[in-house]
Amino acid sequence: MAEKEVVETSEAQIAVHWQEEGYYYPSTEFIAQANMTDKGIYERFSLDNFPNCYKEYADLLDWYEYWDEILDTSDAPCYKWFKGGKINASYNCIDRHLKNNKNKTAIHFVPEPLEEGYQHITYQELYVRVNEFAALLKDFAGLKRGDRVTLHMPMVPELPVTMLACARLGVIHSQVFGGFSGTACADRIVDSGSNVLITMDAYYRSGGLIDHRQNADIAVEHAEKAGQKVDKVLVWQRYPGKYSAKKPMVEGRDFFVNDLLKNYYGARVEPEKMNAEDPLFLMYTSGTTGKPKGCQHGTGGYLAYVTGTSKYVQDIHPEDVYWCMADIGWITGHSYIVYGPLANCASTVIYEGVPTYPDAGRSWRIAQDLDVNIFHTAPTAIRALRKIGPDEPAKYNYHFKHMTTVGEPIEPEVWKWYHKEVGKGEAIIVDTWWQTETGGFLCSTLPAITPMKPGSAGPGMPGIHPIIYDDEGNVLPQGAGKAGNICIQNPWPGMFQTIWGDRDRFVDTYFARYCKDPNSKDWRDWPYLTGDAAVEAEDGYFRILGRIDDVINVSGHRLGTKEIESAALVVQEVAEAAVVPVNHEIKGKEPDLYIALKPGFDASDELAKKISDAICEEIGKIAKPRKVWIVKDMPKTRSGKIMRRVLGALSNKRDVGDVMTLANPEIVEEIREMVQK
Ligand code: 6R9
Repeated sequence: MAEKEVVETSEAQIAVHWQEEGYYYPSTEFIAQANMTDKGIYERFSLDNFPNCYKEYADLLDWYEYWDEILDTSDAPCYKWFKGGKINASYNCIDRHLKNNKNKTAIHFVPEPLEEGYQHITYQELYVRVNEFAALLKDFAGLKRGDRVTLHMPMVPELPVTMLACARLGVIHSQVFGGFSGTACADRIVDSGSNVLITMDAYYRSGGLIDHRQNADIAVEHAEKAGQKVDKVLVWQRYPGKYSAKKPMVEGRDFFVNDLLKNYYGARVEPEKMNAEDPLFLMYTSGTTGKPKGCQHGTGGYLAYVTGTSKYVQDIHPEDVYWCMADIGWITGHSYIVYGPLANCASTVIYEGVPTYPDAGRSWRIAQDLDVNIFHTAPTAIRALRKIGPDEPAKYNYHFKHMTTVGEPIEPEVWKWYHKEVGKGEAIIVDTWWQTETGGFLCSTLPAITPMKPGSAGPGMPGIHPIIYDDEGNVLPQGAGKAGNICIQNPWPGMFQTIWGDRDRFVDTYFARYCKDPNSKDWRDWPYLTGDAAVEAEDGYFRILGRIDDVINVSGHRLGTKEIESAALVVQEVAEAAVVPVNHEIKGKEPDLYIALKPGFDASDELAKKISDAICEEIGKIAKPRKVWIVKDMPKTRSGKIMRRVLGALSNKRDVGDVMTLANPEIVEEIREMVQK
């Protein structure tokens, strides 16, 4: 394999440059118990058998009415999967398990304060809570099929209860990551047209009880300024009756869920018989403009895909205890904490707080206490735990059979630590590459069938057929050793249906680049552009190198550079803002922010802080820049484009290359002195 790969796409940020590694194989014990051991699955899901192969996934679900057309492409690239089918996601995640498993734990909740102890919620208890809350949403909040509702909730069992209650009614939920600010929440309320906001008064993080309700006031105020009326704010209580948020509730608008629920004890709500293609939820994600995109996921296709991949890639059996450390506010949490595992009748763990507080042994203590045997996390958490507690896993008596990594490329060195120390050399690892848009995994090994290779996600999933194009649209063949734009040749049931309310943006962003015929109704003419750069090795394994567009992946959280830049521009003194990713040992990437001021203003530490604070307020603390560099001028092309590539090289102490063609080459040295001194 060639050593040097050059991503010749725009300002591609090559995240990693590592050598090909050897294979690791699963143990015979693992293979003996695995859900999927049939090597024929790749053949069954080959392009020749597409799309009928996906019947196998649909048949993992219970349908009110079976579908009659597997894939309707008449509105390509907006596809309808399992057309004619009627289904309910809440029913599939709860009701259908009651007959044989009602006393089985559905959710293990790990609160941050130790003295509160673990909570274990059975499938029967989940059924009761979801029904009661669904009755409240229907009767008190007046929500009905097709309405959108925004959730701004932390990691507590009330979050999946809320999601599943919405799904029961056919209400489209849009959960905003709890750590996002009130203003970020407002943008999503406006875009989705939600009249109801569901939140919580407080939650724990790193030893402190965070007052969360105040974000609702900010969210509603901003949303209403933008013309979106919010009639009701439903506030779950972290400590019913014991804790009250600092700001008073707004009369007639804000209601404590725990008080209202008393009127619905014992209530039952029939699940709505949804069309397979009705939307289940929206998940907003960062794009290349300041405006986040509402990825719309359908009911039947999405649920079939996450159920199938949870079964075959996560190897979830009903008797497993499965812990995915992600936040439910991200797609990983939706697909692989809530919908996929519950549809498979697993016991899924939800934990509050962070893995490193009160100490670096917390995760392994939880694993030991709950007898977790399937573990799922991101490279950023692995790097942090490796750094601050490399010897901790060995102190605890837990045994993982299976581990996942997701969200960023994982360095082979970190992979090997994960395998040896966390997995105690026993657990298999799947490196799952996918996106908010894709609903479920795109590339991964199948744990009992395809061997692992550190640093490579693996081949395309059965039924997912990746292809790498160069900028000119030529296909880079397997083993070419060159990086290009990784696309998927075919649709699949888990893929998003559109961007909420913006079909044109959906087509432009994800399909226009390599579309063979914009009028075509044939899926073969619409390769899906993932926005990542990748290399395909001779064995068909894909190494993902990072984003080719303007997205930065901070600790596995996806942030748009444009979003951060537009937040900075809110500050009156700021004329121009440019964000570039800087490599960080733990987080993967961090944003570095370059600022040019309007004439008449001077740089100062106070101003830099003001800009940084503005970003935290507009987006949230995760977007906080590593450093705000106030520069005299931005390096620019003659056409006036800011050269982010040059700034990125300076921030990462890389060679800036030839800058003589810039309009202002002298500024590069000036910035270098500032940044690299
Ligand atoms: C699931 C999720 C998507 C972007 C994606 C890619 C990066 C995700 C990865 C990975 C390398 C992996 N990414 N998984 N890169 N290896 N296993 O993370 O969704 O938040 O939408 O981010 O994350 O760049 O395009 P999302």
